[in-house]
Amino acid sequence: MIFAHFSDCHLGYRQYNVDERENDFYEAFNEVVERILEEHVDFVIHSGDMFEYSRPPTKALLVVKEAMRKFQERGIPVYAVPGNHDISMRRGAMPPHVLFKDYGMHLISLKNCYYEHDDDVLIAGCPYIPRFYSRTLAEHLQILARIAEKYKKRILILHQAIDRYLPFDYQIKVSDLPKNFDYYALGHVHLRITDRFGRGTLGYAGSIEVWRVDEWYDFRRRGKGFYIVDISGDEVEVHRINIESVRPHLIEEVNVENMDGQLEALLRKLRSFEGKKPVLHLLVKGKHYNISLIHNKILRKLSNHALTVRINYSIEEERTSEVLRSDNINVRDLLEKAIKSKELAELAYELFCLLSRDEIEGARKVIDDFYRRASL
Ligand SMILES: [Mn+2]
Repeated sequence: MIFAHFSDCHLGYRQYNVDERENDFYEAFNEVVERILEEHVDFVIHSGDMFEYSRPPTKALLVVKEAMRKFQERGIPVYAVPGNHDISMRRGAMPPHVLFKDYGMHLISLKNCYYEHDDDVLIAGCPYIPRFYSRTLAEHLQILARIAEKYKKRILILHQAIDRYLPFDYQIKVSDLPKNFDYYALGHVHLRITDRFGRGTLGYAGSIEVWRVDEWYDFRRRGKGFYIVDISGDEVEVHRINIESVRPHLIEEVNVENMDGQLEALLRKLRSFEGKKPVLHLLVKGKHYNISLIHNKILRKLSNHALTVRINYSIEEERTSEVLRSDNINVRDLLEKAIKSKELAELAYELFCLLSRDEIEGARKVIDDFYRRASL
């Protein structure tokens, strides 16, 4: 028995406010769907963020409807959980997925939290739950773990970041994840990750397009697309299938000194791309330069050869303050240099002394006195 797992499609996202970028996400989605249809799967799993917004553009809804029609024609059911982007936080609000119920989309909600694909296969899950409610999520997972015991093959679908893979912005700890599932179909983390977990395998299928530019590096290593998961044998097998329509990004740095040569080289690079024009991300570095002059120069030279040019400027300041360089900082001098008014600098120094000794009351009194004096 094999199935396809994909995730984080973010349909309707209009990155950089460019028509082509909205279309890129539809194109990637359609390519994923066509490739899945070639694989003769038994069912399809989507682990959340089908849409960028809980009220997506009509085009995004049509694209999903067309895909669902194709799956339904072949008798392929789709199991899906809503991701954080699909859900409006208003009470009683429904994710757009409900529109596709009649096209064979089985939506997983807190109330309707599992399906029997057949007598042996359980597909359970949970819609995205914010970190604030991680207790609720952990309890819900315990219930699902108990339900799972009756089935030979068990699949868990979640749209959550796990601390092990996203240590600074997770909603669930790996220790809260039940260990008795065969495949963990995960979404939310946009990178492609597969790992052994419990008695099975865990997989983040990743996003299908470069939703944020930092995903470019993972794309270069592992591609974007979907997984084909085979649960027939004792060992779960996960195959990464890559799509080709993903638009390239070019991430570069130039220095304002001898910029002409560097722009020339960039132009050659941009021209070497076949197919879709890349998005160019440029960091401009240098000492005191005129941003608008540089900006126009870059656009004149390169903008016809990129879909869009995103420029960040960094200007190196020459360090003038000697106070900052010395090891023992003289706070009084520093404040006098930073605050031009001698009177205010004095006030700031007084407050600094009091507050660094935790004397909040004293500081309040100083402030009150100062402004009483000022208003007189
Ligand atoms: Mn996402």
